[in-house]
Amino acid sequence: MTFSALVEETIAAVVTAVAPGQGGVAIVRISGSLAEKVVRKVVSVPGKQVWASHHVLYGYVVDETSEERIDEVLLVLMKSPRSFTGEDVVEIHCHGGLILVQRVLDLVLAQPGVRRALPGEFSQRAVLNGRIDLTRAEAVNDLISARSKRAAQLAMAGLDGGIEERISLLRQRLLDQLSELDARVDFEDELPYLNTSDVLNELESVRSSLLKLVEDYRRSLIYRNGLCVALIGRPNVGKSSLLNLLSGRQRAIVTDLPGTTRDILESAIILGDVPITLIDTAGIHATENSIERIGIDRSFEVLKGADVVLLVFDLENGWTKADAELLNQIPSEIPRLLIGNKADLQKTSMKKAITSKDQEVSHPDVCISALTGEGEQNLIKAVIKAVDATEGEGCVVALNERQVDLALVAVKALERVSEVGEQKLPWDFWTIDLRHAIRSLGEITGEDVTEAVLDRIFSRFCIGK
Ligand SMILES: Nc1nc2c(ncn2[C@@H]2O[C@H](COP(=O)(O)OP(=O)(O)OP(=O)(O)O)[C@@H](O)[C@H]2O)c(=O)[nH]1
Ligand SMILES: [Mg+2]
Repeated sequence: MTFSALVEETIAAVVTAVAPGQGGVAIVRISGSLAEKVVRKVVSVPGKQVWASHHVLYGYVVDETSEERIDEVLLVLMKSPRSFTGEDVVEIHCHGGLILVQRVLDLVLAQPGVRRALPGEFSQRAVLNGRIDLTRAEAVNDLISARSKRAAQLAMAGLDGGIEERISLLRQRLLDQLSELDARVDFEDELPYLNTSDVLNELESVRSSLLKLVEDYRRSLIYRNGLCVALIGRPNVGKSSLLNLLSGRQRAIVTDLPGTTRDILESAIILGDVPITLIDTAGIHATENSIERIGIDRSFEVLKGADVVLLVFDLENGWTKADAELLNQIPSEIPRLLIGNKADLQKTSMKKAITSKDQEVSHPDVCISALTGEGEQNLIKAVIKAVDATEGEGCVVALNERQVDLALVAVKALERVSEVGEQKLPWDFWTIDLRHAIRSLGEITGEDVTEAVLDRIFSRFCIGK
């Protein structure tokens, strides 16, 4: 289907999250030239309310055939071009939940000339109609899926135009250089002398700005994707109790019997702005029990995939040889913290932890009591420090993966221009790679992008975005 065929159609979808029994309000959005006509058919608006743009109307969704009143709703009409998509948009604010909003949407979709919106289609239309650039549309998506406050702040910076402005500026600087070079290709003799080192310095400066953005992206990943933190230790040291403490709820079963946890248990939490998947595992020790054995094998799998390992040991018993053996099994590249638990039971905890009966020596990084909560803040600080999460604090904007890939293509192309420059090749050799770099930056903002690429980007969005 061609793009022009697509925009002629009016589209509709539920734009709020849909969950059974949840959400006081749900919104059906209709966008396209038929939006108002369709809604007038589906919603009965009593009294003398005016269908004016950017006003709220009140009415009932009525099933034409049965004359059944389906819901009591509010309508917001936004006439083109002052809407999210730039087209005529009407939003029907229905009551929440699952069934009702689907019935309203079905009635809308039953009207001639309307079809269900494709994933990301509202955003795609917003970009195609020039309401927002591509980086802002992607930022909306990032904002919605942000898992931490910091990730949301970074996405908001993108929505404010932080990425578009930076990339457009760099692209413009490259365009300025390109026009100088292009002019020399045709009219070298008629133009003033062009200092190649000035050109190369300018290209190098753009290249290093791009690399800085790539670096910031890497540092911001932790806030967006989060971390996988595994609780590992011998049976009964209090791993499940720690998971419960940090999750703020009784997620895992805790008993005084060693070998309580048999399976892997995950809990999604936020620690110091970082989204964390905390994983409780089966206590590791030698056992004949086949079920426990499977659990322990799984503990080792989790251990290998973790971003941080919290090796928990029991301060009451002190650091033992078995704890030391376990410590040795943690792959050296994974950051680990030694967590001495049950601090409440052991008043001389530090001393005893340092020298245990097995004469193994180790210092706990954090002493904690999963029972009383003592030491919890220290544990959080230590985890954040272990993964260098604080280094992402200085990021002002953060590109996404697609944008970073393109920035790196531009970086490589600029490196090739430098090589060509150093070899003192003719101007037209310079311009090939420079154009390539400019095109890549244009693809970030959407200024230089094909329909097929846009389709691919937006198909990764959800329906209703
Ligand atoms: N006094 C005290 N008891 C604790 C503390 N943490 C855990 N316990 C107790 O220690 C016992 C074992 O706790 P769990 O959390 O089930 O230990 P676990 O490491 O998950 O054990 P497995 O699942 O068997 O590997 C329970 O009786 C807990 O109540 C603590 O900080 N202080
Ligand atoms: Mg357990």
